[in-house]
Amino acid sequence: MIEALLLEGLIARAVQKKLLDVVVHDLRSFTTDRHRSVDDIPYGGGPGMVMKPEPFIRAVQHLRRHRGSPDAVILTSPQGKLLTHKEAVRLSGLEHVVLLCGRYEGVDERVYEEVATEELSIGDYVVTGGELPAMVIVDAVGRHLPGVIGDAASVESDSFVRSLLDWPHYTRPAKLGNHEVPEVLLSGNHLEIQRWRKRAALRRTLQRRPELLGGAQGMDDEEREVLQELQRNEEVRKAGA
Ligand code: 4FV
Repeated sequence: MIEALLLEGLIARAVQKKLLDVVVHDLRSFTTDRHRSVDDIPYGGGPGMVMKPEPFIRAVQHLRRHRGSPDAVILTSPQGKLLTHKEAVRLSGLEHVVLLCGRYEGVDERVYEEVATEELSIGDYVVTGGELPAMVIVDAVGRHLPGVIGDAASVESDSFVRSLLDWPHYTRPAKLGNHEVPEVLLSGNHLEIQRWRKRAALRRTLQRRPELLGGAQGMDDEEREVLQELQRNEEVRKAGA
């Protein structure tokens, strides 16, 4: 699964350009029984199987011996801290990160106690395995590495950089059915365009993710005024609704 996800796209190209290195290890290589078991029945009963601790612990010890002590050993699980833009930027500052991927009902708790330095979740829902969460982390972190995204400005103007949602994007054609691209974007007036984009990002964030506004850093006076005006309109709209 992981190697398939590394065949296409910017992260795959970054690996080819040696901007980052992704090595996948098979947990079965760290088993000792002839069935190469990585899972077993849950103590206390209940449905499904649990991932055994020893293969994970041996794998991390192996990595420590062969690739040096990692800066972080992250267990991907729904019990983890939520992956956010801030977390992705923090992880992109580390040299060597190990991601542990579970399957089945989950991973024996002693993996977390023995070798994991943190637990990360990609969201409050359950997926069938830790591989996709691991690749979400590789992608979200990888794009912050120098040279991975062609135009760094694109990363700087990302959603969530300032804890705001992104402004609407448009490209040709200028008119599609009765949907026209906002006039200001065709004006070439960059100051007006920037003002329109800030306003659109604030309105969207206020309407869709108001909880993000609490964390909005570095709002300039104009943005604060626009936000107060939008909040007033929003209250009027709600009052009228
Ligand atoms: C998950 C998440 C997640 C739990 C049981 C894999 C599954 C299965 N990981 N963010 N959400 N993991 O649902 O990170 O083993």
